[in-house]
Parts: sequence; C-alpha cells; structure tokens
Amino acid sequence: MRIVVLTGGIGGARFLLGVRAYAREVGAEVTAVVNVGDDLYLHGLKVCPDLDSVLYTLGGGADPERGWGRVGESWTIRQELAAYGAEPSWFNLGDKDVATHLVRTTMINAGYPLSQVTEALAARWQPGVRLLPATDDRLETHAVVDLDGERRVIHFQEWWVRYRAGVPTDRFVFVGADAAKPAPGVTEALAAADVVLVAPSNPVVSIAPVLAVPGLRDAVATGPAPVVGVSPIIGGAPVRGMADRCLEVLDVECSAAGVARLYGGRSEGGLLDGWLVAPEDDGVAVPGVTVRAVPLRMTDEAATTAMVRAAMELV
Ligand code: GDP
Ligand code: FO1
Ligand code: CA
Repeated sequence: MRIVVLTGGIGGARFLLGVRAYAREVGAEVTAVVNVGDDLYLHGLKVCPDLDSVLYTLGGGADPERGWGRVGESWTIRQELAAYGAEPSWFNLGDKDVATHLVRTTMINAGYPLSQVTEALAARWQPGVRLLPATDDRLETHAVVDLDGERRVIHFQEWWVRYRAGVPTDRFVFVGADAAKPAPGVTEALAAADVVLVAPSNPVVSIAPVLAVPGLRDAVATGPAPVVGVSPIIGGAPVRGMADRCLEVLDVECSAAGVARLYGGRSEGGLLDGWLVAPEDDGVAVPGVTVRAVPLRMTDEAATTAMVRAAMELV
C-alpha cells in the first residue's frame, strides 16, 4: 500500500503524524509532497517553513505551542541581528532553527537540489515518511496588495507574518510556477499511489502552490489513485491560522463546502473523490464527491489516526 499526502506546514505535519501511525499499523509506505511557496531567503539563509514544520514535527523537535520552529529554542542570533538593525526584523529565526538553514543553504550553494538537501536533513530527523518538496525550482507565493495607496507585490511571509493577512489583497501569485517541474519522485509517487490524501492544510497558500507546479495537478486528477481530502475548516472557521483571510481573497466561502468546491469533484474536472468534514458540518454536499462526517480535531495522535482511517475507508 502506497499513500501520498499533499501538505503544507503545521496542519499538514500534524496530519502526517496520524498517517505515519496508520501506515505502521497496515504496513504502508508514505510519501509527503510538501509546499515550497512559503520559502524565502533571510539574512542570506534559505528558510523552508513548511518542510521544516514537517521535519521537526515528525522528528519530535517541533515547538507544540508555536507550531513552527524548534522546541526549547533560544533567540541570541535574533537579538544580535536586532542590535545591528538588520532587516527584516519581523521574521524570527531561533538559534537551533538557524543551524538547519545553515546546513540547507550550504548544500544549496554547493549545487544540491532542495529534494536532496531535504533528504540529508531527514537523515537526522528520521521522519518515518518520504519527504519531497513539490519542486526543486523556485516557486514563491506572493500577494498583490494595496499598501499606503500603492499597489505592491509582497512575499507571502511578509503578508502573513508582518501584516497578519490584514492588508487589502487582490490576489496571490505563485512566482516561478510556470517554469517549475515536479521534484524527482513526485510524479512517480503519484503514478504508483494507492491513495492520495489532501491534508487539512491551507487550501489557498499551502495546497494550491503544490498543485501549481505544471503537471502535478494533472498527475493527481488523472492518476490511478482515489483522492481524499480533509477539511481544514470546522464550523465555518479555520482551526488555527488565517485560512479565512486567504479564502476571502479568492471569494471562496470559508466553510467545509467552500473548500471542497474549490478543489472540485474529480468527475467534474476537479481533484476529489472523497471529502471528510467535521460532525458540525454534516450534510455538506459536493457534486461528484463522497462526503463523510467524522471528528476532525487533531488533538492527539490517536484522534488523528482515526481521521486517517476514516479517509482510507471512504475509498
Ligand atoms: P501552515 O503551512 O503552517 O500554515 O500549515 P498548513 O497549511 O499545513 O495547515 C494550516 C491549516 O491547518 C489551517 O487552515 C487549520 O485550519 C488547519 N488545522 C489545524 N489544526 C487542525 C485540526 O486539528 N483539524 C483540522 N481539520 N484542521 C486543522
Ligand atoms: N511565523 C510567525 O508568525 N512569526 C515568525 O517570526 C515566524 C518565524 C518562522 C521562522 C522559521 C519558520 O520555519 C517558520 C516561521 N514562522 C513564523 C511560521 C511560518 O512562516 C508561517 O506560519 C508559515 O509559513 C505559514 O504557513
Ligand atoms: Ca505554509
């Protein structure tokens, strides 16, 4: 049994804990295809927030409260950068986290593709699933915004972290997507999959940039494996984060149904065969999609594993 998961950062990482537990029960192999649209260079370092959230979470090194970065973090480097007045000052790199970015940046500068760098980092964290960036090419999510009466394009991290998704936003652009290729192994994993799971990640800025890699959406939509998604929206609100602000930019209703229609039914030219919603969203109907209501709060690994089991039973 081969399971492929399309995923972003925190929500996807927690979901993967359940996928890994399920896979151990049934003897399945898991490949996670991870968003790189959040990636950025800061102080000369390549930072990959979603890949790191997955690595740290599955490797037992993530900060459970913050959701991103390392547990037991210290902030000496941040303080020293601030003393120099080094910008940007709105994005915080912890000392332990910086070690990851140093190793990654050194390898990237030596010519290694991100997929091989990720494999090298995974050798330490032993995530128990195969981690593939959606692409080795540059693909960055930017937001087209109105700031101080001017139309500007800012990196997703500036939109999310500096402005807390609170500036008037016209649209998101996946810079570089047109020329990107799926990372080695991604198309092959999708072609060999028995099931594709779409994690309860942010559909607009985590899953959409994965699908924006040319060929990737098609590989999912026309591939042999059934596709089951899990709603990140419960009772009309994201469980955490600002997916509501992201959906608003697309004029998509912030609801389990709104997200499912955004993905679309596979028989209708979309992606999904199945869609899991929370009990409070029971009764949601999506053309061409089998919908089931089950508890969707990833409070612990057992609860998350039960979600994954329900997803697997749907197809
Ligand atoms: P990010 O890249 O770090 O923002 O993380 P993701 O995009 O992978 O996941 C963010 C999404 O996870 C948010 O939209 C949340 O609503 C969703 N999420 C977080 N916790 C839960 C949970 O317990 N259950 C469900 N269904 N969704 C969750
Ligand atoms: N999120 C914040 O809200 N503030 C930060 O200073 C911040 C720093 C940071 C550093 C490394 C990293 O991997 C993630 C970091 N995040 C931070 C989280 C992250 O940028 C966003 O939550 C995600 O990219 C959204 O998916
Ligand atoms: Ca993300």
